[in-house]
Amino acid sequence: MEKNSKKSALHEKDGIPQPESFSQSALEKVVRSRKIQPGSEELVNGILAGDIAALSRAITLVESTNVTHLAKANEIINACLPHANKSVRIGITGVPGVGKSTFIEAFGKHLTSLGKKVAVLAVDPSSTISHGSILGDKTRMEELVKDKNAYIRPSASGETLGGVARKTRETIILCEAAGFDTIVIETVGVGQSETAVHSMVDFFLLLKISGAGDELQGIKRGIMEMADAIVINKADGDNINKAKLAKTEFNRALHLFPAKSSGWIPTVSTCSAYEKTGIDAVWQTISDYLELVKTNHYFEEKRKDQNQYWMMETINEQLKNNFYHHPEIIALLEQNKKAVQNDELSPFAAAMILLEKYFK
Ligand SMILES: Nc1nc2c(ncn2[C@@H]2O[C@H](COP(=O)(O)OP(=O)(O)OP(=O)(O)O)[C@@H](O)[C@H]2O)c(=O)[nH]1
Ligand SMILES: [Mg+2]
Repeated sequence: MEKNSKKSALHEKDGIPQPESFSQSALEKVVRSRKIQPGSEELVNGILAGDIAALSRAITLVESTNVTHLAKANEIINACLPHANKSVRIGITGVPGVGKSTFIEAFGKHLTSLGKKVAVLAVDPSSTISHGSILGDKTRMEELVKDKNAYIRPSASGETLGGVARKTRETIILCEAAGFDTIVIETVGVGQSETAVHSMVDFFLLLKISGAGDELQGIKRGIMEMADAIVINKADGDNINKAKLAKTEFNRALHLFPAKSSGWIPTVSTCSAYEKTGIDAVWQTISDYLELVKTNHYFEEKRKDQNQYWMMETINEQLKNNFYHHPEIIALLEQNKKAVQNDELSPFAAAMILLEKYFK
């Protein structure tokens, strides 16, 4: 090639040597630093200093399925734990289209205007492919995305709700250590995710819209029971009266539920995330709630209970995972399933055979 090109009619004489346009050693340094992942200590220091890049990297480790990443993530979480817990955790749920994203945008902006630092997370186990609705939502949260006092993280993906919930729980700790004092966790009010979110927040808000007089249809009793506040969104335009009517109905319905152990009486209000009305009242309600539960110590009690709950959940999750991924169990499980189907084994006996095999 070298020879040929010299023979080529296009060959030009070598001129004076050109100085290098960049330093080779500087380039090597950049390449090297890209390969070296920051260590846990570096990430922890970054997080505690409020460095968003370090926070995002640590969250990525928490979400990873790689065993070394998880070990590193655990180190980071343990180091962050003493700096966490100093926040308010708010869960927001509602059916698709109710206006959760629009509401969180308006609510988040209101909070940052009060000098708060807001982190928005999501529990959305259904969105393993789309990587969480929040990601697509970033357009709907345009203002909040640009706000330097807000951090929006798309939901972790995962096979199981338990897995996604664990990641979110740990992400809360990291965000708190990074100085975020208000954590908003969004979830779609279908399936089991709202129960998981309820057990990781201090305040649970149910977002609703008014319907044609049949407000109470289609609401799972469980969600109503969990709610500390019901907020009827889209109370604007010719919808205002319907929203007011819905408010009366929900208020009446809430009286039918047993009193909450927090001593809090759930509230019902209306808002328009669009026109940004009624948003400040929601924060006022949450502030009132916090004042009550901090005075009667329900706040700490609930957090302690939640920690216990998540410890047990993690054990259950790990045991199940380990059991169902055990190679011998996988084979025997199939075999016993067939045996049960063909009435050759009772379900109980089949289960006991599997468990004995596993624990031996
Ligand atoms: N009129 C009116 N429309 C609203 C209001 N809030 C949201 N919307 C509209 O309702 C639609 C759904 O809003 P989103 O914020 O995406 O709802 P979401 O609950 O996040 O929906 P999913 O992410 O699909 O679960 C959008 O077209 C919004 O513009 C409101 O206060 N008033
Ligand atoms: Mg949304």
